[in-house]
Amino acid sequence: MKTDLSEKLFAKAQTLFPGGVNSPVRAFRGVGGTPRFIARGRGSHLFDVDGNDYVDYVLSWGPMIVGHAHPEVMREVQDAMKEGASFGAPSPREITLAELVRERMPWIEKMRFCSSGTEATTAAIRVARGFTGRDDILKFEGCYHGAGDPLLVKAGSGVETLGLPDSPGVPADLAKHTLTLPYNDLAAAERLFAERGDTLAGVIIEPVVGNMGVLVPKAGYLAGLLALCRKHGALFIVDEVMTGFRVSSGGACGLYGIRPDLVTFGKVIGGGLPVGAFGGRADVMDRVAPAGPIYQAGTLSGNPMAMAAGNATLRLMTPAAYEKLEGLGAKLADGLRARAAAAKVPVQVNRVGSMLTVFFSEKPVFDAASARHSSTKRFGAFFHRMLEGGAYLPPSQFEAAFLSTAHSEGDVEHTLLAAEAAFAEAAKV
Ligand code: HOZ
Repeated sequence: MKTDLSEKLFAKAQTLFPGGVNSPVRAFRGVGGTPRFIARGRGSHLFDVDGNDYVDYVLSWGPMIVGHAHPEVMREVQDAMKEGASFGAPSPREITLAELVRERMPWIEKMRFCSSGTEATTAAIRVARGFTGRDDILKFEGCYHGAGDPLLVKAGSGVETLGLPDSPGVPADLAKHTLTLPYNDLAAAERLFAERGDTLAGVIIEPVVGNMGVLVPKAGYLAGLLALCRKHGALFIVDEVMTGFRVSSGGACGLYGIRPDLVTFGKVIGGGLPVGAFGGRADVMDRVAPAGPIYQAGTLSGNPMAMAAGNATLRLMTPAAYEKLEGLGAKLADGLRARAAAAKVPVQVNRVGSMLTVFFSEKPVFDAASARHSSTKRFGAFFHRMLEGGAYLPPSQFEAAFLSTAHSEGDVEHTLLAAEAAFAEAAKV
């Protein structure tokens, strides 16, 4: 596989950006080798600068749920762009997108658009603290909620991939207010709430974890946490940056029947343009400025082009689209399990809808500790052979792979063919 141009660009990039990238995981440090510089994306495929063609399972880490350069998304963004890129004033597309959100998730009574998932989670924490008058928050090991200070404690994604300690630069006085527990352990949460539930402003969780690889919530776990929050007056914040409008039209809350206090969004809601949002109970959101005193603001919030991409993407996500994603996800997961078994490589394929991870482990993976038990060496060998075979997976054991409605049965079959050789390669490690 030719990679000369990517290598040349990566050498140049290292003189310009820390580690040669503008976000850590894409540097390939979790798997070694040179990151591919992408020239363009079309539908389910990515084409790199050396002309290699891949079936894309990163999809910009989730947002491209209808595939790359979808004609309707492109048209709507171009229409918006012709009218002006940004006004710093209210514009009608904000209303259309907010109505689409509320139609699918009635528990989002009021919302605020911002420009990234990190902005959304940072604001949600501030709102929970401002609303309750309490300082402590609870998060779960391996859950990643963006790169905001209070949430960079025992985080997944790049923090886990690079094996970093909790980030330098986050003041200890701030980090001490972030309590952590293992994911999927309701008894541990019950104990913590019994001790100090009345000091908690909120609990924030990835309902289906994507940032430690995919971890699936045990039956009753999310509802149990919600009940604890209700009992102790803490807000339950569901971080749907990855799962929102992906695992179902109502996101993970819709799928598991949870009615939280606050929800955070990013990725799919912006259709590939930089968008985030947070929203939920009207009495909580009415504490946000200028309705209330809790401050949050952004020059590009509700940006017309981003709203256009979000509107077009959500409109394309019909019930038939979710059915297609479920079918493709099941075919891919079953196919991967069968190929791994044939190569005698023990794996756990965790999947919810169109999000999945192949963990190189013989034991069930359901929290950060069990995810860490996986062989990252085997994952690296598998990843590189998949890349050579034309399947672009996330370059880390601790990330989720995604499918789009642009993926075809043929794409999945091509990927499973590559997986036969890739599992054989992993077996050698
Ligand atoms: N943190 C995102 C993945 N969970 C994005 C990583 C990247 O773009 O490098």
